Amino acid sequence: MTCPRAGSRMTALVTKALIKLPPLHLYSYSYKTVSRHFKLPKAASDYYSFNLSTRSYSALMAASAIEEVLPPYFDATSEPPPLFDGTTRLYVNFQCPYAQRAWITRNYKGLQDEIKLAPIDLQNRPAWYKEKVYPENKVPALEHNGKVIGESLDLVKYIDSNFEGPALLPDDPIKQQFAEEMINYFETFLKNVITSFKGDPVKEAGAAFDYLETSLQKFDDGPFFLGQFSQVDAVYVPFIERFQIFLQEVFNYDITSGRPKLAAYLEEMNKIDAYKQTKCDPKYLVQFYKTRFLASS
Ligand SMILES: N[C@@H](CCC(=O)N[C@@H](CS)C(=O)NCC(=O)O)C(=O)O
Repeated sequence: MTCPRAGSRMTALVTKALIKLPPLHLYSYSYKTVSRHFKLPKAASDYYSFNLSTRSYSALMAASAIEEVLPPYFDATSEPPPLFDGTTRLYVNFQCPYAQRAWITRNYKGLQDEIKLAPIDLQNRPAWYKEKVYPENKVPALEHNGKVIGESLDLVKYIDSNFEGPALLPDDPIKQQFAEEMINYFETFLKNVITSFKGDPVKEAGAAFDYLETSLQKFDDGPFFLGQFSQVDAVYVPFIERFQIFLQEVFNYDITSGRPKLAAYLEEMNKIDAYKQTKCDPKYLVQFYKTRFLASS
């Protein structure tokens, strides 16, 4: 059953989101390798269905909650924003899982007004980004108080400690220690899953997802790694999200099958607006991962 009032409100919000979307030329996929495989639509009708299926994905997700219309990408033709003018800017790319960590943290703490998103087109990067903002020339980076900080793990912690909003680390020292263990383990988790793509992920990635399943059993005061939503979730979920989509689509492997805690985790996570608004475009992701991890070189 549908609720007409909610439906028309949703229509209005979605319309608002679509109207405010940047012109197509300002919005491009972030990686060269993938853009070669995507044909951009030419006809207006194609343009709108393209909007709905891919480009406006995040805007549509955002439209279902508190509205945040995503700003257009900065590319090689864009003037820089007024740098170091006191505005706090989070440089991101909407398809980057590392940037997503900081983006989720910012959203969860309710910092949408305090920290402005500044999306960088990684395929066609503005020169000023490397020269004036972040010499590493990667995303994410945060411009705050006259300095620029990079590295997603540092940023999750920095945003959590230096801004208002709910704390993403509990006071409980046992939980804090477990958070550190999990964050330290992340690179091993990533390597194990990605290595399995070249072989048989159904057999080889199982242990990595079992690790998540076991970790999720540690605290029973909530569905997340530390019970309540925390830094650990912001660090892991962008990657779990991508692995779930890719393994299901390409290997027909359901990472939640036989892992009830992981299934419940993802179900609960998908109820969190701060996260939902940051989710990647699954079509983009599958194509990108296929090109990156499966193409024979
Ligand atoms: N270790 C970095 C990795 C960030 C990263 O690799 N970002 C990618 C996008 S997902 C990037 O900016 N790539 C551009 C490049 O490597 O030139 C972090 O955790 O922030």
